Amino acid sequence: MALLPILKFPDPRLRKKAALIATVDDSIRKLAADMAETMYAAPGIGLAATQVDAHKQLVVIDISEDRSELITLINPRITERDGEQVYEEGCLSVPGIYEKVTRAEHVKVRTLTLDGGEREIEAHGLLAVCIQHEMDHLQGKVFVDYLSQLKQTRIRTRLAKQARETA
Ligand code: QAP
Ligand code: CO
Repeated sequence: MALLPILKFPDPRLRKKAALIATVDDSIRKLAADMAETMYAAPGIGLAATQVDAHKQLVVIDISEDRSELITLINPRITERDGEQVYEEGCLSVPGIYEKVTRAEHVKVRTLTLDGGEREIEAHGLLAVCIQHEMDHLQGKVFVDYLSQLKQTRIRTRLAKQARETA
């Protein structure tokens, strides 16, 4: 297992669209394990392959308190969405920034599993938010994109300052 470096907003590589995974093989299982390790170490509740500069349709999520309920999404597709909720989101690629975003309250997601099978996941609340947030990354979208231009500019300024201070 290995910890992977996480791209930071506004890195242009966060804008790449992830490719479909043709076969769930050992290289995908290894990437998923490394992504899970990276997410747990951060610590975070979700990480998309895009964020570790691997442009494949792969996501890991664990919103459980005791970090025991790892969910892996491969080529995920939302088949149903209903309702609306506002949640204060963060992102490992946008450290220290938290802002309210409106998303569907309930989603159904069709996904491949690590053993190459198929399953459907039904999610409400935080899990539904997390799935939508991570699936956005696979399309090159970051939660900051939903905010006003003024907020986006302030976030860029704050992150540039953080980057200078850590350099
Ligand atoms: C996405 O985000 C998410 O700023 C996952 O300094 C967030 O794991 C979905 C994190 C909220 C739904 C609701 C962020 C860690 C982790 C930071 C994360 C930070 C350290 C974010
Ligand atoms: Co994110």
